[in-house]
Amino acid sequence: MPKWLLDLNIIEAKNLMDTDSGITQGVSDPFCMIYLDPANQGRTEIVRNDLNPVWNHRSVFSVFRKNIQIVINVKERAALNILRYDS
Ligand SMILES: [Ca+2]
Repeated sequence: MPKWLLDLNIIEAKNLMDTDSGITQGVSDPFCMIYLDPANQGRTEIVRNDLNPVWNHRSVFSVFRKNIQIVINVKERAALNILRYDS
């Protein structure tokens, strides 16, 4: 049984850098990767063509120890395609 539950809400980001390379692709399609440890990850939905995305994404994680580190990386949709090729 988990010792604690971490209730994490990722609301929004503002003024993201545009990393979308294609002229017809609009601007970046951002999402967040959430890392607690290698076995405890999550991600938000992708918001298309928006540098001020609103995710309102809620995740509940089981936590088994104190002093965990939470890393949230904002990525472009293209990075997700690379991740899928790797898996
Ligand atoms: Ca785009």
